[in-house]
Amino acid sequence: MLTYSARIRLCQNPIAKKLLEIVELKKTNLCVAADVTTKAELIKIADEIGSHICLLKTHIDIIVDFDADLIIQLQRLAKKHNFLIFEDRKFADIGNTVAHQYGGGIYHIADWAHITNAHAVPGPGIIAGLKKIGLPKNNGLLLIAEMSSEGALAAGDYQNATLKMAEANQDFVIGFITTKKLLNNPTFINFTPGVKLESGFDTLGQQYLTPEKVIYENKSDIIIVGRGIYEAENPKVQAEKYRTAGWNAYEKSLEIKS
Ligand code: 5BU
Repeated sequence: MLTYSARIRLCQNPIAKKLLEIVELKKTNLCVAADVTTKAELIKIADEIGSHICLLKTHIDIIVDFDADLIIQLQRLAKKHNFLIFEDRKFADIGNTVAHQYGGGIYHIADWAHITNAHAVPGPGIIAGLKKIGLPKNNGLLLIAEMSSEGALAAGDYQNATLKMAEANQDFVIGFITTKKLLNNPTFINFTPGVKLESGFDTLGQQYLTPEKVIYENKSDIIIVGRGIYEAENPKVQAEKYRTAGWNAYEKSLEIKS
């Protein structure tokens, strides 16, 4: 298996390179899903756990008091702690519409989110629409090849077609949302949500796997953890636990664990 750092030079997209550099430098494959609903909470959690993550995942449209200053604060924290920002927007419309949703509206996602994601259901036009806006800004896109929730429909032929769409757009598509490594191509980075220290379920269909299962067994690259961290009594301590679990699983998979 290649190390994160060996994959840096293989990647075409600058944000894929940057992410892998941060992973290697900070020794963390942890992305925190900061699904809090106020500006103050989001800034607080990002500052608390910032030193432990390579990537902060946002749902900017759940913030009740969103304003432009929130983006300035997030960018300041991203610089302070050296992490990237991933807006989990899950675009799913025709190219022309997603170009507006990504570049415009209230949120101007393309201006601050280094990474965003999209469903493949509309076909390749969705990538073309997002790429038109995001590539000049050196952003990257993840395709949702698989979802963590029970009964998700992204499987079989749909999933295979999704992988092909990514392969045809390797300048902009940097990887996948998936529970496991799906392609033998080290330039694609695999991101896995639905992670907790103990496997299980929530009451609304979410399914949890452990960091060890995701990174060591399933050969994914980045664990995405939400409630397991931000609902903990001490999110910073908890983030450190997930970071250690994720990194140990990676080292074990390299068989260089010291
Ligand atoms: P949790 O609190 O760790 O369950 O949060 C998981 C996060 O990942 C949450 O923000 C979801 O929107 C996101 N997610 C997911 O859980 N499963 C998926 O397949 C995708 C995103 Br795509």
